[in-house]
Amino acid sequence: MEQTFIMIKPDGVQRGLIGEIISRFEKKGFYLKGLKLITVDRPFAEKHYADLSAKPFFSGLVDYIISGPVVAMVWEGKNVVTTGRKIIGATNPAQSEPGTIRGDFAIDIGRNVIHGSDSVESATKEIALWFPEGPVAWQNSLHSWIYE
Ligand code: RTP
Repeated sequence: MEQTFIMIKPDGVQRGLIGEIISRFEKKGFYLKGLKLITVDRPFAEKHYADLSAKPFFSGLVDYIISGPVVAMVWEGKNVVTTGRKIIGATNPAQSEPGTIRGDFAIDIGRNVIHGSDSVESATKEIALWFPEGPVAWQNSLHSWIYE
């Protein structure tokens, strides 16, 4: 089944939003298949955001991501990449709808609380980068109550 990489950024951790964010993904019915609290160094953050290296905000973005621990997660479920992005909301919180994570908890694009893979291809790359040991293999016992 499809998997995505979700990261609670340092501002989300510092503001005590870990439980709230995990709860939203859990209550939707997605399965948590990887979870770690980790502080990454500059080369690692630059690798994660390599596609944005030419952007003017790149160095500020890297400074932000390495400024404290982040929560790295793998979530699994049908259409989890696209639905995960909807749960997160638009990149700029000024445009994120209320009811989304960024719409409810963020104001500034440079402090937007959470990251989610933007495609299945990015998810595969990001999961390999953050979880070289691989996700955890387990089967949720409620599976048939969530899927037809
Ligand atoms: P993310 O990767 O964090 O889920 O965000 P995204 O796909 O929605 O947005 P992307 O364009 O990939 O940008 C990655 C992160 O860079 C920061 N950003 N700052 N100052 C700016 O104009 C600006 N634009 C983007 C945001 O933290 C964004 O989430």
